[in-house]
Amino acid sequence: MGIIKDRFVAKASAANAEIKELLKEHGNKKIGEVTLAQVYQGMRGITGLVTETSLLDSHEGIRFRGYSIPELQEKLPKSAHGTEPLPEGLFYLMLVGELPTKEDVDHVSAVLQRRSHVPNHVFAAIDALPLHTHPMTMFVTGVMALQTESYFSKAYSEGIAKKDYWEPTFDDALILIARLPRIAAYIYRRKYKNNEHIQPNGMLDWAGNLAHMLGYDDHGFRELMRLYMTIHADHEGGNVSAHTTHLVGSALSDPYLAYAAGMNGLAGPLHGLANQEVIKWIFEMQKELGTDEPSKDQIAEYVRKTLSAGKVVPGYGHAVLRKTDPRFTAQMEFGKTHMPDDKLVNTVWNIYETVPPILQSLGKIKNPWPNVDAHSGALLVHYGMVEYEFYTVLFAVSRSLGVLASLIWDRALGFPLERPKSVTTESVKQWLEGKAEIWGD
Ligand code: CMX
Repeated sequence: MGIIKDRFVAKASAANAEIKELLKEHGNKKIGEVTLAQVYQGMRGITGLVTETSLLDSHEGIRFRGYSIPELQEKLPKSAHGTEPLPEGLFYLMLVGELPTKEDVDHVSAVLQRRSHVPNHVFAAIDALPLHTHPMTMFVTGVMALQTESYFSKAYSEGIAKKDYWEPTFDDALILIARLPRIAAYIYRRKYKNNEHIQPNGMLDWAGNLAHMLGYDDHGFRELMRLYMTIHADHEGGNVSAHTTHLVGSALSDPYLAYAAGMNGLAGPLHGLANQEVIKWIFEMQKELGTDEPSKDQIAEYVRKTLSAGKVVPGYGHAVLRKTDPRFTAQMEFGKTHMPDDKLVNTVWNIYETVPPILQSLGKIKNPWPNVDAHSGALLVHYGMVEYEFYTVLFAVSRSLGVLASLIWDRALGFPLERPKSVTTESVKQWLEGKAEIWGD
């Protein structure tokens, strides 16, 4: 791990000094105002976190250390015969803050390969769950079982100094990232493929090996995994999975505990689970209409039916974005290159043309455009992965890259325990009546 660690330390100590200066000079500057509505409505738009790895613009979409997804697709190193970026390169970029060379990426791949061995008790913990258990529950159980390996937790119990917290966090994060593909593939093969497992291939990159262990050795599927693992990795700090990982990590819970907590949040249908909901919804639509090529009129009718039943249209809308998610567009481009005639993929594109005006006409939805989850499932189904309950596990493996890079930064920058103030409606009423001016802690 030497090279990445050394480069990270150099960047982190420079950032520490810069932030100290920044706060000395501007620490009392107001960064915004908070309305009562924001306090009641999910804290939308309140700036209250620092996440160094990526930044979300509501119209442009995500930028990782300043680079958009198309820029990453162009600039990040690829595998020998591939055209999609290697996610190890994105991890390096988020961690070190600079674009990696191919040599740097190969180094990260090798570091992850060497640390990818999963101890047997992790598989035993997963095996203890009944087969009907949701894959995300199995996944988080596997991560929690792996917590026995935490260097941070051991170092803390032995009295490590605060300035050194980042180092065992760094080690834990890399080891955890290295092992997640094996855990994910084990769950998939156990639940859906007769418990027949596939050994890792030490010659493959992180995402290529995941594809291989899942049982998909098609070149297209490997490329899809590289793209998928890159675009799902991070979405700045306020989303549920990133924020939860950061929040739990702020209590100095080790990276296993913090990441598992974050992934429990990803497993919610308004967040990462939406990727399974989208395909489930399309399959139900196909069944009800009796066709796998529904017309735009039929789709519109089904969307209206979904809305009138008081349900959301999965894969559409976003808490921050106000345009089509560039992660959706990247997947659409992949579809146009690799499977332009696929019926399901074409249905996803027809839904894209149909849904936004209907949502817009409701007058209450801030963003009628598709998010990342609207497209991903159709690409997986194309290669034969129809088991949609598994999809959020793939999202979770990818998300480890962003939230764990951020957690390393949290420790290196010495970020404190997160503890915002909450109020009661009674106290709000008293404040409105002028009876209470300031809420104490
Ligand atoms: N279908 C129907 N109604 C929707 C909707 C959708 N896709 N998106 C938003 N709305 C509704 C909200 O439920 C809300 O209704 P009420 O006022 O009756 O409660 C209203 O429109 C306003 O919501 P908003 O401010 O536009 O959106 P929020 O920031 O509250 O919520 C999100 C954002 C993503 C939870 C919401 O758009 C949604 O539920 N989408 C469907 C689920 C989904 O795709 N989630 C994945 C997001 C990406 C990810 O994290 O992976």
